[in-house]
Amino acid sequence: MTDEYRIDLESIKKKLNKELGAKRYTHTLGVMDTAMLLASCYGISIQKAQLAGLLHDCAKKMKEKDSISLCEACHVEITDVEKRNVFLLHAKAGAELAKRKYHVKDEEILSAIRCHTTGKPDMTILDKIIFIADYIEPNRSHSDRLPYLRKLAFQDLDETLIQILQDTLFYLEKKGNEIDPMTKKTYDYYIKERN
Ligand code: DGI
Ligand code: FE
Ligand code: FE
Repeated sequence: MTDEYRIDLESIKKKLNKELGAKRYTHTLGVMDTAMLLASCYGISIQKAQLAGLLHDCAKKMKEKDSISLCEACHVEITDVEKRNVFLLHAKAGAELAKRKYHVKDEEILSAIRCHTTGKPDMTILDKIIFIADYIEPNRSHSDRLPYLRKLAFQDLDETLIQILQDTLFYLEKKGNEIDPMTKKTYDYYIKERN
């Protein structure tokens, strides 16, 4: 983490505010704050959670063709589902942008950014915290179950992950949106872990 301490949070915030626009930037700060609270609750680095939360959506406003080119240039695999639903790529592209543009070297932070939309099996505590903070941060109002999930997040990370994935899969099915096999794989993995 020593390298990361040299990162100037204020200059990152300034860039993100400009690039993401007011609404997305406010969400970003909400994820950052929520991730810091969860990190202190679960005894992991608060600074890593702060930087991962701040940067998790850094590629959200990239043009589709630019996020594809960035992933290609960085030899990041683009799956068929991602080709059909390019917005999903903002997670992988975000990790590459965090590395190249924001000079983040810490692999744990990059991993949390990379898997923040679909999750993945065997996530680290930081991966889980960013995934969950993204869903429950105070500016979100997309689900009636948020008050329940916001409390659960500070009691049981894995159960919160399962509940969020369940809600997401239900929502995607209802909307008829294509489900990324990684979202289902993550859900199945944590259901199996629980039993
Ligand atoms: O970038 P954010 O909006 O803050 O949050 P996010 O990166 O978690 O993206 C949320 C969106 O991603 C939400 O509309 C649901 C969608 N999503 C998550 N998993 C899948 C998915 N969309 C599709 N098509 N397939 C998935 O498996
Ligand atoms: Fe996102
Ligand atoms: Fe987000």
